[in-house]
Amino acid sequence: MDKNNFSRPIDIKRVKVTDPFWQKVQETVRREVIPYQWEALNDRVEGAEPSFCMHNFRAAARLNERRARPGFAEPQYTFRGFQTLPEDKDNPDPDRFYGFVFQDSDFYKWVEAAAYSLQNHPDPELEANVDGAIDIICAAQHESGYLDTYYILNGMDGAFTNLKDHHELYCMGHLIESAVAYYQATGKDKLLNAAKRYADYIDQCFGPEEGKCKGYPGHEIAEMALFRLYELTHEEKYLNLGNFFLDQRGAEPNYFLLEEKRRAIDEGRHEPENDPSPYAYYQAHKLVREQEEAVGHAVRAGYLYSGMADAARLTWDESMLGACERLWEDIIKKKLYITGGIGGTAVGEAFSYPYDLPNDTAYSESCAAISLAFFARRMLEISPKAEYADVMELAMYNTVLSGMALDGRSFFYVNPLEVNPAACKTDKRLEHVKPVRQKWFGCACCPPNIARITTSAAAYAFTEREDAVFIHLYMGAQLTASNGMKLTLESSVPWEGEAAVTVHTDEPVSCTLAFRLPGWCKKPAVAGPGGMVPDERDGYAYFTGIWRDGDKVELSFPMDVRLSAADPRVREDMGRAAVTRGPICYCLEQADNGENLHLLRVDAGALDKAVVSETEICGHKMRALELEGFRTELPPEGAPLYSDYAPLKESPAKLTLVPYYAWANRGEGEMSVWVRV
Ligand code: FUB
Ligand code: ZN
Repeated sequence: MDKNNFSRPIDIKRVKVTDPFWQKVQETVRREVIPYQWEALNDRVEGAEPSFCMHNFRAAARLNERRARPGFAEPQYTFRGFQTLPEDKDNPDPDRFYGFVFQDSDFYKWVEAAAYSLQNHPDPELEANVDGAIDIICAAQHESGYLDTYYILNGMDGAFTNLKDHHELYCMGHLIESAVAYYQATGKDKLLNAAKRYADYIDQCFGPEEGKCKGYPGHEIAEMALFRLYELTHEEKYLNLGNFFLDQRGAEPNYFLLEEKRRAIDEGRHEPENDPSPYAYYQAHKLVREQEEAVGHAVRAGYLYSGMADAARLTWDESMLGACERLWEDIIKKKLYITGGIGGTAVGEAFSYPYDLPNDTAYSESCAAISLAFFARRMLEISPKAEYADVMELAMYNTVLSGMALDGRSFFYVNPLEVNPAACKTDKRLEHVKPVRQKWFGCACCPPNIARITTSAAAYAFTEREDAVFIHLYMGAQLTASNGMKLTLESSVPWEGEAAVTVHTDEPVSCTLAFRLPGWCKKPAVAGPGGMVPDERDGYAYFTGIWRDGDKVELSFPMDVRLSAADPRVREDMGRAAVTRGPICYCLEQADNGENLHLLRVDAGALDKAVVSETEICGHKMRALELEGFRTELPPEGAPLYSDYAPLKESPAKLTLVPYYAWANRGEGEMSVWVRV
């Protein structure tokens, strides 16, 4: 590991995104998603599943207030389901906890998105709303510093008794992420102090010292959040706690097994076998440094690997980096959808076995693609290699965006690569696949996650170190580097491949500008000022020298329409191709091609006749593709189900493809990413 290569995401306060593509996404999130999510968190969206998120914080705040009164007697605490719903849905008890055990995290993700959005676009009304909500959250905090409404309302004696499945440490992670983001955006530290109090309390309870709990999060994120808190505060205890959680995961005796044994004894059941393999779902089957395969719940995995990459960078830990590289390789070579999604199976929302990437039953949770972008960005911070940025870009432009309707008013949790609405409605195996986006979810992890990554997209596009600025994604922007040099980036990506960076500086500045050469472009061309010649390494062009005002680097990444094939070990994609252009993955939709998309075949020999045209879906300008192909002719209704084999009768057909992220914005219909060749 070469520390000289390390870079950090640019402070988004120093970036103004001017890119038409990303500006539109961020505006949609600012105008539609953030206000809508606030309504959803308060159960005010008609026809949507109630969240109970703010209900729970308010109930906990009220309980704390009562606790402070003389003569207060703790209420009788009773049930503790993973998801608790009111008996009478129209009359929830104002003092009870409802929703999923991790319901608090929805609020934190919302605050985090609001924080990034405020940096991009100051909005006093939104800020006042967040401040008011933070007051409620702080009032809900237990006097010990503990802050998880599930146990505050269901009985604190249960706290930390089910780390495996009850997400107290996960909620702490999201609390920290939001608190740091909000502090950085506004300078206000009320939520940050609450987050520190909770982290300090956890630090008193967990650790290597005798008498402290040896457990770790059942759902990761606390690790990367603690590292973020450490980088803000420079308080070593947060670094140590994050490292403790990583080192403990999978250590013997397996903590989750101990927990299960304890529970079995309490409940008079047989104790489980001494077998750590079931904990692969939580990536707790082995020490993290020994893990080689990406397994288990995909979001958990992505968050864990992100934390591991942070740890590798912060502590220059080669063995940790080695594990990250192996896990990365396993995902990229065997478990990644061409849309940048991960998680092939709905069973456990998890990675499936190698090369099992079904299209119609795919899980590909929006949060999982987000976790992959987190991991990729962190790997880039350690080693600037285009392969990391290529995958990060793939996830961000395709599955992450597909999770949200173009108007920002509905969302996908699951992102399939092939949909037949009639099948989704009748086939139980497809129960998780929705042919249209939903207004909200009882388990609403995805929408606020999409909001937080899209509003902070600039932190994925640009990283920097003292002597260099890295351009990973071609996102139009004006930015000020930490050395004071200003850059204007103009770009036509993702629709065309032209980009230019202009330097603005009063004095000549010596530094490096590093540009990613996208993997999707076969013949990139880069030209620096005054004959500056780039040095090429790992898919980046490095221009090093003295920069003067007006200096310009011009980049051209010709975008071909490409047909991609999967490794033949992927059974479902055999004999099929996916159409891509630049970072965008395309799909066929019924709206353009009629029903029975499986009857279509693309003419691979006529790719040179592909037509790229401007189109608009829901007010969003984009490029559609028209490809030459064929449609299998159907025999008349009632024809025999089986007959002697004969080549299929086909007639010529034009195939229209639209960007995958924009599918399901024109009503319900079939969709397919892979098309027969
Ligand atoms: O468990 C919290 C979140 O809910 C996970 O990240 C998602 O996969 C969903 O299960
Ligand atoms: Zn999710």
